Amino acid sequence: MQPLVLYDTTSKLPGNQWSPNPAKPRFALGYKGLPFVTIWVEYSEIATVLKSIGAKQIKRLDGSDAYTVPVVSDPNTGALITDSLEIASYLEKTYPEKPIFPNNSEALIRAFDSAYKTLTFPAVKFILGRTAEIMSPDSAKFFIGVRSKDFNLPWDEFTSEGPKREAQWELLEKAYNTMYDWYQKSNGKWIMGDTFSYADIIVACFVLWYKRVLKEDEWARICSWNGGKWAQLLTDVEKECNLA
Ligand SMILES: N[C@@H](CCC(=O)N[C@@H](CS)C(=O)NCC(=O)O)C(=O)O
Repeated sequence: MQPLVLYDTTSKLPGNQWSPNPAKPRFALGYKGLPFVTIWVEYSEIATVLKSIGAKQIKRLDGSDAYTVPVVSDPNTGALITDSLEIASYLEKTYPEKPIFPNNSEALIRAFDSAYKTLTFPAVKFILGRTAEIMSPDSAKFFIGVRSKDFNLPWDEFTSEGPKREAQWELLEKAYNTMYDWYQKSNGKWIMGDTFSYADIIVACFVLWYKRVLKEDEWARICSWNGGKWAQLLTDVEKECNLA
């Protein structure tokens, strides 16, 4: 079998990885034990690189077209897939062993993905602010432009310290308290009890993002929530996906 190719975006951090959406196929590929190589692309170069390989565009919130990572190219089938959820769906159909949508759960996990985004999206502005700090200058400039446009807000809304940042923290903690309640309803460490699924990958990949871009004391704050649930979940998912 030839290795699949994952297009991910890089950073100044050792090991490059930071971005939650490309992390999801990385974890899914690792869980299924499929061989893959990663092509690390500067954020400012995503459109150029993905256009050159003929990747599909997605719609931004304002309706404009954008090239985004992750993209997965599978030389075994000739498939070229854009969007983390579509990649998960493709991997499951093409390589059904070690299911990430067990017990016919794809429809429900798609709903979970949407609920997760709605819950956390309003609370991550300061994390996007920190993300620009781990990028090369050209990528940071591009990132600041597109994220300000997405939220329709000036960049200082993402970087301001003090009460505005504290309000974001409180919103994020509240979101994770809600998610903790969801996990508490499951009899096991995964959201589907003892059955691991792509839903746990979704949660872990966002926690990974926080761990990679936040300052040490900020990451420690997240680690203190819900009895350490989120750092532990990330460790468990990394292990399950052979990425520890
Ligand atoms: N729904 C998409 C979102 C992907 C996405 O927003 N990717 C970001 C990196 S995490 C990106 O490539 N952005 C490029 C841009 O906004 O121009 C997915 O999950 O694949």
